Amino acid sequence: MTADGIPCMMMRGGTSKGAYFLADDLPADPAERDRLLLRIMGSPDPRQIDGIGGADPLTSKVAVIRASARPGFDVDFLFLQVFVDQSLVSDSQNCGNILAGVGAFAVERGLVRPAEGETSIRIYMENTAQSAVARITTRNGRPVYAGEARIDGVPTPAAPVYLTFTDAAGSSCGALLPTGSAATEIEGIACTLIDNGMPVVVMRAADFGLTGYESREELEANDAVKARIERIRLIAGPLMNLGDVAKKSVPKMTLVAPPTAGGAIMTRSFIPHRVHASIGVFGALSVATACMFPESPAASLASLPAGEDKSVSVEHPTGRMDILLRLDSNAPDGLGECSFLRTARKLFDGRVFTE
Ligand code: NQM
Repeated sequence: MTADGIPCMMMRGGTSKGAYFLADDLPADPAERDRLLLRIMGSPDPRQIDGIGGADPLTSKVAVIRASARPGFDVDFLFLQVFVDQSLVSDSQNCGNILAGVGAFAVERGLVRPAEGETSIRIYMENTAQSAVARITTRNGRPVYAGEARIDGVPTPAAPVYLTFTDAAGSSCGALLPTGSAATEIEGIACTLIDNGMPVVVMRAADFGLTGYESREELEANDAVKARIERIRLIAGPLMNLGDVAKKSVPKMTLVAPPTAGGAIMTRSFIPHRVHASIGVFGALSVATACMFPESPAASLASLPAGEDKSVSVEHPTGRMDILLRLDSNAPDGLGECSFLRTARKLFDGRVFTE
């Protein structure tokens, strides 16, 4: 099967990059599929030299997509994180950046019939059993990639991809606040354990003796802080209903500090062992949500706009991510729908070889 290669499209989705496959082009057995994906990406190897992975967690990602048999959905999307230097493929998290390429891929592969001008694709996210709607530009039966939308962390403008979520809370932990509170102390550090689309532990950078404005490289070189954060993560995992997280890419660990560029909060995110060059989509949503709980260690540092419709700007090492968050007093968790602007681009389409 693999001697002739496997159909594969490489896409940039938001600030990540990944290999997009039709589910039918991969083995149905998850163990066999994961072995193949490790080979395709070139893992385990810190340089991924014998594969198409980019030697960084943000460029070692896979999307598996099929036409949906579920009422109300166009496609099913499974996200897989292929670890760079471990023989590990994990479905324990979702990825809002790779999600940004799913609509265009679905149109490219004929899973969705595009409208003239704009097409909405209803996506079932298999990792978290939740839904998203992606709105993309389509013309003459094809996705349009060129455009003027800019997102921080990507140097070139592109066509906008609007992502909307209505049910992100408790995606993997079963509840927005899995410990029942926005303030949990672990190893003497005040934490908010939260899941609004991504399990995240939010902590004050200052509590680690940091400013929160350090570079990715500085933080990655700080072995003492990394070890302390990992100890907290391993304790937080079971408290968040995630079980033993030693081999999982969740929860993400985000250090927060006061904003410096007019945004709501500054972040540095460990995902979990490398530092994110910016911040994940759902990761940012969880952090923004944490800021709204007065008892969260993030609240006193955050600067939030008033009103029910909040445009929350989460600052990160390469700029900011803007989230539109609607509060809904009728919802049990007080949260309504939220949306993001992302962009995506087809990089190549062809066959990937494993022999
Ligand atoms: O939080 C990286 C990314 C992500 C995940 C990570 C993401 C999200 O930037 O929705 O997008 O946190 O591992 O692609």
